[in-house]
Amino acid sequence: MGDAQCKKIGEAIGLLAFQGEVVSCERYGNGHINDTFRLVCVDRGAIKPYIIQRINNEVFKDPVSLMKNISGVTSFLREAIIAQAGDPDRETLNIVKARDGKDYCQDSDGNYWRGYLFIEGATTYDKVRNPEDFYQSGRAFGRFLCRLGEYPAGKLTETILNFHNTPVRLQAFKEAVKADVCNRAHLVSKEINFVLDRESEADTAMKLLREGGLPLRVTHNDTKLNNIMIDDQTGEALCVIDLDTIMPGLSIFDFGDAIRFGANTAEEDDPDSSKASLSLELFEIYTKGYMEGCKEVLTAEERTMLPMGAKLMTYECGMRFLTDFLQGDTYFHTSRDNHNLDRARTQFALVADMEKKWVEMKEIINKYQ
Ligand code: ADP
Ligand code: GN1
Ligand code: MG
Repeated sequence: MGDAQCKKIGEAIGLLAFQGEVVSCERYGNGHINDTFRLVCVDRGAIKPYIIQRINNEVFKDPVSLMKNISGVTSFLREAIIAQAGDPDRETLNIVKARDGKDYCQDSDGNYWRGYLFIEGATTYDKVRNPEDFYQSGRAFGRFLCRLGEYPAGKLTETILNFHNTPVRLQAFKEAVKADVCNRAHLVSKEINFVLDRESEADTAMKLLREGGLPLRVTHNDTKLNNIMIDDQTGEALCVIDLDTIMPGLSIFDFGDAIRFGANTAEEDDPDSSKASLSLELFEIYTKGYMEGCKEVLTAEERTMLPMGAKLMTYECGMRFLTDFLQGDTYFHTSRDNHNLDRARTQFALVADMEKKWVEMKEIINKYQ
């Protein structure tokens, strides 16, 4: 996915209200979903960097409602940041509107594009450089949950239905195995069995939600480390980005997905899945940061269920990668053969390691209760 749909980027640049003359435009970042570019303009001698993104409308079926979500949430966050004497141009995403006043534009092929101010002097990481960064990201995602506690959830459209509904994901996985459209299922029987062996746990979070054990909140739902910008100068987490999946959800989804990505000793797509394991040190430091960010709003049940959030998000993500592998790699961006399979294997190795370290994970959470 990507290049063919991005032919009209020149048209999109003209439709969005970027200031100055374009001097460069290059692909940027390591996101798996949208097509992201860094655009640099010069306006009366001043350099103006921007992000321009093609919204993946195979994944996000209703980009107009998605942009309404982002516009509502970022305006709300801007007010909160100003009230706390922060810098609203760097501490939240800022949409560059289209020249017709909309929050997005559409090229003549029907692709949706959006612009953001480029956040300078800050970096996203694909791997934890040092525990301090991970602690900072935990605090920032915790604060994010806290801040959005006041946001009216009714204003949000669900941009992807059942996004973290693990039993629904499991059902889709089983259908992909059955259909086996690429004739790949025989290559991955071990991985398929890994998923099926854990079927009985898939409904744990959704059941608690149905029964009132866990409250529905406004959550980010995609809290991996490269969706947070770390300030190059201060080392603090500056800005939570990638707001496409802000929806009503569970706090344990946000905690769990961050652990899945950041506390893994292997990279998400390491071809050698034996390198994957849970770093208890990183698990603890993220827990410390997250609790500092939002402990006062979390219920006792939410805090207790945090390890289960980590396990479920890792299991679910592995299952999603494997589903995509079985369906011919149509959802996540891939850049090599078996890319999704490698990703699925690292997730399952991490789940297996969490199972071994379950008691220690619970003990760490208890320390911060
Ligand atoms: P995807 O949904 O594909 O993951 P993201 O919105 O996360 O797309 O963007 C991909 C990458 O682009 C991010 O990981 C980050 O490195 C970079 N990025 C996105 N928005 C900005 C921004 N406003 N300023 C600087 N970098 C950004
Ligand atoms: C995708 O967009 P990105 O790269 O931040 C995906 C997440 C997965 C993640 C796995 C909308 O996140 O759900 O956990 O890849 N986003 C969407 O790395 O499906
Ligand atoms: Mg991203």
